[in-house]
Amino acid sequence: MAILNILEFPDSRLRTIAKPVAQVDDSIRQLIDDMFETMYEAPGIGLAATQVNVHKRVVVMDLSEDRSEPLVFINPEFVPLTDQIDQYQEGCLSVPGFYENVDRPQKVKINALDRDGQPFEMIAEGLLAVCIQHECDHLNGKLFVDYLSSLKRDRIKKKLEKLHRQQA
Ligand code: QAP
Ligand code: CO
Repeated sequence: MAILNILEFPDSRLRTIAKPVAQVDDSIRQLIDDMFETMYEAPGIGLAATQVNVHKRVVVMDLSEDRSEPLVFINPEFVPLTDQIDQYQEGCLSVPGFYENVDRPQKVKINALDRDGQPFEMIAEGLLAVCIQHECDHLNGKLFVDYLSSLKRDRIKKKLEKLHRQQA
């Protein structure tokens, strides 16, 4: 297992479109294990491979209080099941320290492969629906800050750039 480096906004590598996983093999399962270790250590509730600079369509999540319910989504796809839009205050390990409201469909159907390569379907509402949509966005090079006004996004960008300069 290994803790992986998490890319931070405005790193252009976060804009890469991830490729579908053709074969769920041991190297993918190794990536999944490393992503869980990285997410739990952060700590976070969701992580897309894009965020650790691996451009494959892999997402890990754990929404449980005691970090005991790992969820794996390989090649995830979702469709909204309702016109209802809910607002949720989102954050992101790639945008540390910033939380803003984002509108998304309240209920979605997810299709994905599990860590054995078996297809499954899941109906998601609430935080699970928010999180899977947020993570699928990462695989398409999109971040929650893209839904904000350019003023807000630029403010976040400048603050993180300053922080990165100080860290360098
Ligand atoms: C995505 O985000 C998400 O700013 C997962 O300083 C978030 O795990 C989906 C985190 C909210 C739905 C709602 C963020 C950790 C973790 C930070 C995360 C931070 C430390 C974010
Ligand atoms: Co994120």
